[in-house]
This record gives sequence, structure tokens and C-alpha cells, in this order.
Amino acid sequence: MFWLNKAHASTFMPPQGTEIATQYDSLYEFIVIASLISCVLVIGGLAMFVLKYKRKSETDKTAYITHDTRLEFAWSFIPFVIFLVVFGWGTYIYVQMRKAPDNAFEVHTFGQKWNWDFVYKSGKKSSGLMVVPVNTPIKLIISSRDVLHSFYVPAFRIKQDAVPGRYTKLWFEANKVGDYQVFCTEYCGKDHSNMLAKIKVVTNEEFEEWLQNNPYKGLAATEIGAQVYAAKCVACHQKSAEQASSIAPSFLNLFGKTRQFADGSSTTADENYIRESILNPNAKVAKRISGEAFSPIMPAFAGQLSDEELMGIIEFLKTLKE
Ligand SMILES: [Cu+2]
Repeated sequence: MFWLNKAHASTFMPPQGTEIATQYDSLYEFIVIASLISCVLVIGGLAMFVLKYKRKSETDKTAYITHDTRLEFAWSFIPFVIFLVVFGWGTYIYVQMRKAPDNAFEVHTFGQKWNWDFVYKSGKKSSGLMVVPVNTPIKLIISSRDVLHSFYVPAFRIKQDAVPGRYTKLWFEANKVGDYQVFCTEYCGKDHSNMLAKIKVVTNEEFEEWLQNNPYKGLAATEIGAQVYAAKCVACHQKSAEQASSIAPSFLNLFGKTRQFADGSSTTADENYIRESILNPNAKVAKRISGEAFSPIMPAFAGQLSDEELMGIIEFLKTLKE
């Protein structure tokens, strides 16, 4: 299993990245052990009685037994107390898990087929990677740009639905520096299982530095474009020739070619066409090689990409030629 390569992983559970995770595991252990003991008592008792009271002869007759009040009280009351403990303990953890401290650092989190975007109040944006400071409560304000997704961090033992048109909330306080895996855990389409992200927990100083830093500093436009492509486009747009099963036009040899559209019009794929197709994809819906139109399923990226990123994609597309 992927999480077992962590030094602090226990045998059956993912690493514990938060205090909540430790508490959560303790409760889980209690439930497992209580269940095991109950199982041994019930199944063991069953086996013992089967052997002990096996009919010995054809005329063997069972004695007339009504009940035993002490025994019946014990097997009702003890489980009742265990359930109450689980309920109380679970409620205690749940309340902490759901109620973010007032001073939490906020990160806006967006799910979109098929990646996670993180937007910080400073305006910093990040795709597929959330960087946060250690020992600091982080509050996520989550929403979706298309369908239902769910933000799940096994190491923190938390998950929350991402719902279009609504904000949901989640918080955590990571107590160890390191990388933690994020999954989408609400089936959202073809590449649901590839809808991954990383949470990188760093020291306060590293975080401040990351927050100030321009991630594209020193990169050529085509390199910026390649990064944006890998984060945002690759799920649908291939760099290889278009297949019958492709759900979106291939990027190979796209730039400079004549594009045929669903409404019968056509245009040359220049910078303006590419820009429009990213910011407002349904303005012109391309046709497949076979002649029918692609389904207009691409979400609009208006407001999500900086000018630098747009320019990067355009320059990157120009390099995809053969
Ligand atoms: Cu999803």
C-alpha cells in the first residue's frame, strides 16, 4: 500500500499527520478490540455450547430453562455501556474535527474535473499542490466548478464534499512536516481516480517564502505552458493524434491549422482562438476528424489562469508539432 513507505505508518492505518488522526485511530482501535472480544465471546460461547450440549442419545431431552436475569442484564448492559462510550468519544472527536479554530489560516479549494486548485488570500494560486505551515490550523473553503467531488486526506482522517454552487468547510492542523496525499472520493467521471493532489506541510519560514515566490520565476514560456498543461489540460487533451475515443481535440499540430466547428464555420487556430477556447470553451465547439462535434463539456477557465499562464499554454501548443 502506498502509505506504508512512511516511517511513522502503523500496520493498518495511513500515517498520522494530525492530532485528530491520533485520536481517531485510538477510537478505531477501541472499536476493533471491543468487537474482537465480543466476537470471541459470542462465537466461542456458541462453539462451546454446541459441543457441551450436543444430543448424546436418541432419547436425550433438553432441560426446561426459562431465563437468568443476571446473565441477561449483563449481556445487555455491558454492550450498552460500550456503545455509549463509542458515542461520547466519537462525538468529542467529531466536534473537534468539524469546528475550525477562529484564527485558522484560510485556503480556498476548488475541485474541477480532474484536479484540485488552491487559492490563497494573497492571490497566490496553486494547482495540485497545497503548501501549508506546520502546527497552524488551516481552514479549507471548498467548492466545485462542475460536478460533485470530495476532498479526502487519509493521513489527516478528514474528508468533505465539494459541491457546485455551495461552500463547504474542512480544517486540519498538521503536526509533522511532510507530503500528504489527497484523493477525490466522490466518483466524478472518467479520470476520477487520477484526481489527486499533494499537501506539502513545511515550516513557517519555508511557507512564507513559498507564498512570496513566483513559481514561474526563471522559466521559459513553453515551460510554464508545459506545467499548466500537466496540471489542467492533460486529463482531456492529448499530445498524440486524435483517437475515436478522445473526448477533446488533440493538441498535436493544432496551432496554425484550420479548425472546423459544429456550426459549420471555421477559423485558423491562432493566439486569439486559443485564448477564447480556454476562457470560454463553448464559443466555438470543434469537430472531430470523423465530422461530428465534440461534446461541449469543457469548463470555462476565465479568471483561473494568469496572463503568464495563458501565454505559456499558447507557446507550449506551438511546440506540439510533428
Ligand atoms: Cu472528483
